[in-house]
Amino acid sequence: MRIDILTIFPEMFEGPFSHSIVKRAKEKGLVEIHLHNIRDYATDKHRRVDDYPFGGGAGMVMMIEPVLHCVDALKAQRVYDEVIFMTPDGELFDQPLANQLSIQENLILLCGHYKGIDERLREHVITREISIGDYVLSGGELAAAVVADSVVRLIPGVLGDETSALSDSFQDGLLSPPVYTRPADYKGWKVPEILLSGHDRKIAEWRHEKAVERTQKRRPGLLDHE
Ligand code: 6GU
Repeated sequence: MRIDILTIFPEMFEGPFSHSIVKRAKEKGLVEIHLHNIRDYATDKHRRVDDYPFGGGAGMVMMIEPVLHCVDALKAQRVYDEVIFMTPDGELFDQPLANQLSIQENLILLCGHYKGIDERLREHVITREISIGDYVLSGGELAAAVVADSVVRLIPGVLGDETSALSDSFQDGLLSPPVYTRPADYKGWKVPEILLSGHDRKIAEWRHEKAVERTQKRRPGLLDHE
């Protein structure tokens, strides 16, 4: 998979993509993540990327040309499955959407700033709009990092244990059951006996029971659909 991220703050991605699973996925050649500074595609000598909104009002609007020139330069090199705009008024990101994106070949993630981007980009260039939740971030960068992280870890071969993405919270529509490690008894805080029994089927049943119980208690809405 290849992910191209368009942003005016490429430095914001240095941390999230340089550690842990995403770092390993890049090293294994399972994903390429390319950052593009939209300002490099500005057409005027001040490298301007935003301008005042027609009709007045507060905040600046990202201009068509720098974004479009960057997208077009990328599209000239390969076919993109989606050109995604990160925006709080987009479709809510969830695990099924992460799964869907993880089987794509080439993705563009556009990070907005200021009051947003010129609506004509949304009409003519953007194929999908994603929000990571009902709160406002100062830009799309952190949201793009969240989406890239959740998608990359689903690419086959990225996780060492092939089953571990399948046992994630949400992957089966349930929250994950509690987990424990050594010591089995920490000053009287004991691990549930069943987990020490070696009885695989009973352990699997217990985990499923706990997952349902936890989902019922914390996120009953997850049990409603389907
Ligand atoms: Cl994708 N962008 C911004 N600016 N804020 C958000 C968001 C995206 N998703 C939730 N809040």
